Amino acid sequence: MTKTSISSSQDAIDLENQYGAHNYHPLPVVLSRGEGVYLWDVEGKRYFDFLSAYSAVNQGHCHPKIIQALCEQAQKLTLTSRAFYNDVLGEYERYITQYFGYDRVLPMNTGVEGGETANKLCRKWAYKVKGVPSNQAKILFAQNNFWGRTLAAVSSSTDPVARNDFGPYMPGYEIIPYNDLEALAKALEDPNVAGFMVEPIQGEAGVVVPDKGYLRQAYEMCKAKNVLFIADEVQTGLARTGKMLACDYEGFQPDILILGKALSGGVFPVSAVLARDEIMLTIKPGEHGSTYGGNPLACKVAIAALEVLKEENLADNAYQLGELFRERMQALIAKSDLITLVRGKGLLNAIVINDSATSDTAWRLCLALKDNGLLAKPTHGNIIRFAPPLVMTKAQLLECSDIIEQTVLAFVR
Ligand code: IF1
Repeated sequence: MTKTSISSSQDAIDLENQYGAHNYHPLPVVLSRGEGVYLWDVEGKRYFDFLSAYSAVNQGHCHPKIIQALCEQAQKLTLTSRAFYNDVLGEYERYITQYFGYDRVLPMNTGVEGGETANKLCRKWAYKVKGVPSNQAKILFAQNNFWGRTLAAVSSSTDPVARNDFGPYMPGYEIIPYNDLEALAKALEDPNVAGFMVEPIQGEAGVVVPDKGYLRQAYEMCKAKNVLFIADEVQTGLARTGKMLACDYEGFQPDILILGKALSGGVFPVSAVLARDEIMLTIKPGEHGSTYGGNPLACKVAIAALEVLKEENLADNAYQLGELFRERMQALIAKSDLITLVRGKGLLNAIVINDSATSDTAWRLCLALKDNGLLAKPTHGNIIRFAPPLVMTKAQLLECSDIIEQTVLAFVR
């Protein structure tokens, strides 16, 4: 008789080891409940969540307003497919396009589907509007980018772990250094370049923040060459960096905007691609889509998730608490040789551990943080990302800073 419920953390871990693909190496904690900034494990221990499911839970776990929208719509109509209209999609399309100031939205599900959609729109626009010869369109990506796990995404990746042994790769992608306007200018000399797809802050690369002005100048250079600036704000968007969009810091509107993750507040996979008519209408009926894209349940959840961001001023909160957090981490750096720097914007931050990227120091520090009631996970090797839900209060942020400080100062290499 198989057990119908997990009675211990170890049970859950054993089951996953035996029956699941081994495509992740999770921290050894088994979560069973989430509320706001907190998570509880199977044994009832409470943790501060400092990962927010990679910035999908900006609004906090199980936000009541978003859950209510989910439950109400779930009792009515969850999926029609796009073979028919439904009474929610149009309302959502109007809401989100006016929210971000675009003509149109193409609704998808995961972040990487948003990236794929942006790539297809860019190529279609290249052939139908810019006049690039058929199958010659190129899209520029930055070194150390991350936009998901599809074959197109790994074709543009420079990370061997994400890319190796998944070839042959998608052609038409060119890699340039991040935060390097000279390299971008050179690449833009090629008339077949149709787009530059870039994260305003590189998340997976370790919360790499480009120089002030880089994004804006890159946008202007693309505009001058009739090349689309495609902002991948799947991780940086939706108030995470202290502004509604990370591009807002530089005061320009990307030609194509990709959103995901917190677009549903961690409740349901929802992504979206926004663009002006000239770009969006290059895709005709039947040329792109997905079974669940724009389903009524996702639309209601996304409307609620977007409303929460504004109603609770989460961008301002992220901005203020981010300043405070980096101050505390900077003070900790002065007291400990374990951390060499802190970087980030709003509540998307990371610390760099004073050890090689191949050491397990960052991993062991995350284990110690877990024991002290705070959950975080290293990104590349010696970098730990700290990204709590944006609903965190100042008192909670200070308490978490204390936990990090105490753990670091007590840490034995
Ligand atoms: C994993 C990373 C973060 C993203 C950006 C698109 C996507 C992501 C900027 C695709 C997804 C997730 C994927 C998840 C872990 C996580 C991650 F470590 F992988 F790189 F956040 F940094 N653009 N990032 O960050 O969105 O299809 O996943 O909905 O694959 O392990 P998705």
